Amino acid sequence: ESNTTTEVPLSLESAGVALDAEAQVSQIQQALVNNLYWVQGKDEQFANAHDYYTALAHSVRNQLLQKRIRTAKTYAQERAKTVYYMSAEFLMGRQLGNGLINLGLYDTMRHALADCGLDLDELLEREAEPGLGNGGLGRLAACFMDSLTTLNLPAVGYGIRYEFGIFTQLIRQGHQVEAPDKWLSYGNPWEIARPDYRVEIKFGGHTEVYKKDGDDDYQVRWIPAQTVIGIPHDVPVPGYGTENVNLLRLWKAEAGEAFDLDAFNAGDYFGAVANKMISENITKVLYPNDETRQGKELRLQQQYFFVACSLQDIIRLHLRDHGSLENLAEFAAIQLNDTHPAIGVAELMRLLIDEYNFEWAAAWQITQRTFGYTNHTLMPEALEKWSVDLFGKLLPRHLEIIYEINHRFLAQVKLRYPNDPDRLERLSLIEEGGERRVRMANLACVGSHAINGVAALHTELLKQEVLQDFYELWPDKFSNKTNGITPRRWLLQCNPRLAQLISETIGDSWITNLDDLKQLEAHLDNEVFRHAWQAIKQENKWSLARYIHDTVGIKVNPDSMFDVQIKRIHEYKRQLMNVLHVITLYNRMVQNPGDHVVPRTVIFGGKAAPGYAMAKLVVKLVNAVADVVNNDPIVAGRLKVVFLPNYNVSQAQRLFPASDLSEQISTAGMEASGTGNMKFALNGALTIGTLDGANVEIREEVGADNFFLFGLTTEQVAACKAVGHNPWCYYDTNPELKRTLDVIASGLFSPGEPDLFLPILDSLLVDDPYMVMADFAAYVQCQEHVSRTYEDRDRWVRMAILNTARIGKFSADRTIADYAREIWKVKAVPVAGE
Ligand code: B1H
Repeated sequence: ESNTTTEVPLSLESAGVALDAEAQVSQIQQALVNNLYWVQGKDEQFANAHDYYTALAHSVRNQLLQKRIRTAKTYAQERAKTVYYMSAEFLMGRQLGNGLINLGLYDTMRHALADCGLDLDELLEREAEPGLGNGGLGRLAACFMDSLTTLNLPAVGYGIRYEFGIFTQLIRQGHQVEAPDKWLSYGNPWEIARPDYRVEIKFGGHTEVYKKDGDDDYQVRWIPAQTVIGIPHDVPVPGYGTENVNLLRLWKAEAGEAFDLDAFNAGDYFGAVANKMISENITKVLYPNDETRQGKELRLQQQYFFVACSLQDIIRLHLRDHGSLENLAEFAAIQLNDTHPAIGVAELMRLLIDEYNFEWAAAWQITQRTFGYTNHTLMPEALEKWSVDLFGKLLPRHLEIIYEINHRFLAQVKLRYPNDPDRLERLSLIEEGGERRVRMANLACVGSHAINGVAALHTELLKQEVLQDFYELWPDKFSNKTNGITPRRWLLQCNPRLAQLISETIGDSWITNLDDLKQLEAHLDNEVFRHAWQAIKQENKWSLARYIHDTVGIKVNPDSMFDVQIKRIHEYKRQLMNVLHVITLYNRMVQNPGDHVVPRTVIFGGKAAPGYAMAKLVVKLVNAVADVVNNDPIVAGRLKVVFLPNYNVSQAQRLFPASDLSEQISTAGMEASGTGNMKFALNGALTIGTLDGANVEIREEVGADNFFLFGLTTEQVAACKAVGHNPWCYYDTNPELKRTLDVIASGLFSPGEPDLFLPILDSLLVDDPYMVMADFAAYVQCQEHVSRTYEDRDRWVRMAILNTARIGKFSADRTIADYAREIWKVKAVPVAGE
């Protein structure tokens, strides 16, 4: 980092003098050339596009750092209460374009670069995507960071600096193949390592009782078997139109200084270095199992590592500004993004009691008042439970503390429910019977003062099912905080043409006050406006069509309906039902080639967890169906199927603006919220969806007439399962469904491998746990309604405009304002301009 002193910050108002446009441009160009020279060690003659990207990134970074320094000073001066958002995942997306937009430099930069013969878009494409998350949960954390800063709320995001993010998905012969994501191989201009804020983290070993000097009481201390060092890497997080810059602080594991001096001294240099690798393994790679728990030791190590690092950091900062931990909860609100950081409850107790000599009761009060817990899933397989054996081996002191929390908690429950051993058993932090396990959701509930779900339906189901016992115990702890998305990345940045039309029509206040989109409704009857709207969608579709051709070589019809399902591949999300619909459309065209059809391009994107065989088989099925359909002249121009490999945030930014139809078709009661559903609607796509997650609220907002609803409700799904759902009866009574499954069984999509898709057919016909068979007829019928509506293009455009106009509720700014007011009790601390 020593070279940073020679970099030229990109300040537009140096010396407080407002520069005219020409001077601005020349200053930008000067900064770029300087950074190229002093950071990259190149001049214009040898620089490639990546060098220019890096030089530009450093220019922007420097400006962010100036603001960051002033922000940190202001927060400290004001003794501001701070939000600490703890998350194992932050799916931030590329930073450069976002930084330019948030700094208000985007257009100026484009012109300044064009002046030197450089194309901003091309440079933006050079940035490696930081894929430090699986899907919705990680992306939500990123949207929250954007909104926290835009609202001037003091916040730090704490997470893990994975050396390898979510794997790169390749498609080989139609199958998903995983390759490592080497996102750091060209360096990362957005982070600054802070070795001076390093912390030491203990693992393993045992505990012992001892007497502290000058103290009569016994204390417990933890004698670890191993220690690891955590090095914070700071990424500045800008907000829109504000001087505030918050921090994302990601931890990297390194071997301790004296990682194995004994081995060194014994001459075992190799052994000592090998040991170093074990420490560094902790932050090597993101677990790619969205919504499926993997009881692997390394995962628990990751969780404890980043949470313990973060708590030490929070305590250091708090003591610096406030002198004592007594008032921690008044100045710190720690939010647990699912149970992944829930070990923080036990760690804070350990720190307060063992290291800062608090009494149990006082420590417990501080802990409960400090933590909040957000649940993100009802799926039983995602609820984290760690075997007591593993837990005790890795975190012996924490297991003792958890037993003590449990002991005191259950004593309290017993007073309330004297004769209810079953309830005690369900509430216990320890699952008994079989292998004993620590229930992390229970730990999070007991250790927090606030528990929330992420959509209205989800919160209701939490209260009635997964967390029912906790709800009965503490109804006041529960609240709903419906998810949201940042309108900056998900409209202003990804869909500049639509953003501009909207701003020309109603002004640009919507960027920070998304409810203002409502004003678009007044322009619904303006034909010029509707035509402009439609023309923009068309342009976006053309540009996606080019991208599709460039990436997978498929030529799609840009006048066809772009029907898009992009999300992690999971059975409950029912990509399979979508493919079955495609096969059904294909069958119809083959059987009745002369029939009129509404042309469609059905686009899929999403990664399957590498160990999730059924999800990977669905990927293969989509690709296999695409192979057949796309090469059959009978359907030419009328039906295309595209599987876009390696769906990520950057690709999402191309897809949402070009979509006509948003597929949100999960089995009712299974998707906690969804956030892609919001991004589609914001960009004027219409939804076909079930009453699941946030779909329910989206439909409420945009109006039932502007939403294609189908399928069983949560209650109907439950009732259907209770009486015993028989998928065969749908097969026997629905000839189109029968033909569709028969075509798969015939081997048409698996030449030479007739049994390839048998597991899929088995799952559908044997127990159909996700009710694909039960919902299929309603889905197909609803899709027919979609097609008919699409034919009336003017009606469709009106519906699209209404979707955008009425989606304001789903701004992450609203979500964060709700958390800030109702859970965190934090206030805005705006930083003054220079
Ligand atoms: C969501 C996860 C998740 N819920 C475990 N749960 C993971 C669970 O690596 N793991 O072990 C990773 C992720 N992700 C999603 O959260 C929900 O499915 C979405 O419905 C929701 O919109 C999103 C944000 O709340």
